[in-house]
Amino acid sequence: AAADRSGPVTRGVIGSWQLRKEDDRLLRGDGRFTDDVEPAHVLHMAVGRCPYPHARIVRIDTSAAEQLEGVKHVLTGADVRAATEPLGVLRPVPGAPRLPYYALAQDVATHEGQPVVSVVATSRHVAEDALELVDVEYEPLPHVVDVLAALEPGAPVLHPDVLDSNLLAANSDGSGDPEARIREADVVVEGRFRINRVTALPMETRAVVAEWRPGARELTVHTSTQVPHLIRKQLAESLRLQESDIRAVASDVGGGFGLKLGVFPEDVLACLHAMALRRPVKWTEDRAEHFRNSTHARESVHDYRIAADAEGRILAMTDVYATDIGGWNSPFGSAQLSSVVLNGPYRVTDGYAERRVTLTNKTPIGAYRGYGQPEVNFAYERLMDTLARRLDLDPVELRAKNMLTPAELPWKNPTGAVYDSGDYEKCLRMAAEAIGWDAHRGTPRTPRADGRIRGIGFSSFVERTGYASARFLARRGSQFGAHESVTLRANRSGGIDVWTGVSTMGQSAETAFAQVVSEVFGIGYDAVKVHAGDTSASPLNTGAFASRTMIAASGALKEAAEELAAKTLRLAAWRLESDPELLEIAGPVVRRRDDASVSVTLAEVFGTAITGQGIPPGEEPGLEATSHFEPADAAYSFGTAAALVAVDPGTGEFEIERFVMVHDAGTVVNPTVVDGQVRGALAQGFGAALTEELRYDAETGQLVNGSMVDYFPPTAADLPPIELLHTEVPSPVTPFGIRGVGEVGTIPPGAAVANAICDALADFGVELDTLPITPEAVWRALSGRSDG
Ligand code: SMO
Repeated sequence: AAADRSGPVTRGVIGSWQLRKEDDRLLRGDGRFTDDVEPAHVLHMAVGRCPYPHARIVRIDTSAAEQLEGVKHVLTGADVRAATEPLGVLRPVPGAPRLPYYALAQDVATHEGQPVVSVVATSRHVAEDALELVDVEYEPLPHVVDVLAALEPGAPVLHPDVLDSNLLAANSDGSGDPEARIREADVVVEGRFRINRVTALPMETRAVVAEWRPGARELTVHTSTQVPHLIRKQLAESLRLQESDIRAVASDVGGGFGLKLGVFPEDVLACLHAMALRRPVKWTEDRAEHFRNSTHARESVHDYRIAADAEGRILAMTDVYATDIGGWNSPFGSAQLSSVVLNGPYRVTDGYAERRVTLTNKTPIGAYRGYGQPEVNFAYERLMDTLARRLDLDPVELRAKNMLTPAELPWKNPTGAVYDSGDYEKCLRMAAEAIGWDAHRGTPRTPRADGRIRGIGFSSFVERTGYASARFLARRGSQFGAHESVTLRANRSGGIDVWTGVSTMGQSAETAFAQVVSEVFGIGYDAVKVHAGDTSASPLNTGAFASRTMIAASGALKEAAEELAAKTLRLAAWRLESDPELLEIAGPVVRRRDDASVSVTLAEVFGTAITGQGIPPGEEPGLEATSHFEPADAAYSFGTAAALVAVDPGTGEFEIERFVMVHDAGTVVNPTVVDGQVRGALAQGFGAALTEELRYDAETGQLVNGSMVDYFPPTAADLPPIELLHTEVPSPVTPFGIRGVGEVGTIPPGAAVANAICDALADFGVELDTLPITPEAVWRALSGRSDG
């Protein structure tokens, strides 16, 4: 049986299609999400939330709620303050003071939906009924929901005990003398670009099940997270426990997308209740809660400038932007990456990014796929087209002229990012060719028979994937490292078990990990089993975010597999009375390179190691290896997208007829997975570019469209046809040359579509500077109306 499941010889498995390890259980409905965890005697939590954008909590009376039959426990802000520390921030903005963000609001709540009281009862229904009996007296305070208004003098200040304005932190990064270059320039284009507030909207909302065994000092926390080991750290700090008291488990996660990157108030609350009651406590977020108290994303206003000479050579790029983080600094943090990739793929030595991290009375902003990079791409790629028009240059040629060439890389950009390698222009040319730019460029932008005008737009980008070393992170105050860790352990069935702290959230980590082990060790793909997302059964790793999992984990997998293979060969050589150098691992057996008939099964060799019976003198028993690997630096993915749109100049209605995405993820581990990652991120990118926007009413400070009835993520049927093309330039800074791929699709849709519409409507002088791009916005631009 062992031989059967070990499969055939597998060299070449990296880069090949393999059936996804995750699919069998997910397609059979056999996945195990947090809400599937149902311990005996479990109780259910419901959370009461502030209905105002900004309010003082004058008084809370929970007595009637406590009397309700079935209610077991109630917590208020005072209880939480006595029993916990404020939630920590994993990736703080440099220079930002720490805000006292407790799991329940203290004197003042700073956004609609902030948790104020929590109730545990025999059922969720009873707990929610009890919430209605909690009497909270609120004193509404003046609020501010606009990011620029929040920075004005006289705006209501959200955290006056810590800050005297709503500016949490301001910092600037840059090089050269951009202001001098701007003075010398032949042309300067500038614009204010508004990026919409959206949310990641994972199909599985957040959820937590907490169980406390006081005698064992063991708090088991099942929670839907991308970072079990970091959640364990944050929970230990907040609950004043030792990390060793906590086991955090995230088995299947139904989408993370950055949203599930840090501890949330409800995680702490469920634990507190469970510890007080000594009964398991469960909470699953409903969608209305998700819209108001899971994190939002992206909202920012960029004042961007590009200066160039008369030939279109870029002299300087600057970005001054305000990023709206809502009512608290979320426990992951708000250090979005807009400044890191300030200049995209272009050769710029003089430039700076200045960010203003700003508090408003809205739901906290967290990480979301792309994490600042779609935002800045919209600004610089819109302006590249403006610059081309101003200089009467072809937008493709303007981009090509300014793109860093392969010979110039590695290259340090103005904010210190070191672009590793790549051929940016090749992707641009491929996109231009595929979309038919040459045939289109000279045609008049007049309506065809269907009454619509065609336009083509491009967006070129680089994307930081993974990140620099732990040494670099230390300077920024980050609470995590840059490595990824795995444990490999041989088993007596002839297979290899892999343990990882990375949780499995749709990114196909189990599949890709098994491919690397299979390739490096020489064992069948089916003989590798990956166990993910349990802090008690994995080495202490970092986690799945920043498109970093394969960049770092591939190195750990390689090192551990090599160590295991070397020992396997030594043990087999002893057994076969041969020499390790004469042997090879081939699927289910170890055999002589020159005589395949001299062989021993892996099951047999692994068995000798595990029992210690029949191993050479001097060898230790056991066949297990743990590796922690930190890549040399971040790898920068890159590419160009091109959109072909048809616009009705009478109504502003438009259709994306074609969308070409040319992308380089370096060495591809599994082509199907890479395609799926790019398509999935593009879908989220189109949503943010075209239809999604969380809107707040300025007067009431309320989120006006926090439900699936009036918030519009695209369905599969809404997406334009997507044509994917890949180039494959290996990165010199990561094992196997891998670049990250998880987030990249979110970056170009906004700029590519806006540029295509502006190309179609060039004769009307239409410029789009705001996301999302709606037919109404196009119509307003056409009719010169900006009033809302
Ligand atoms: S926004 Mo991502 O999970 O770093």
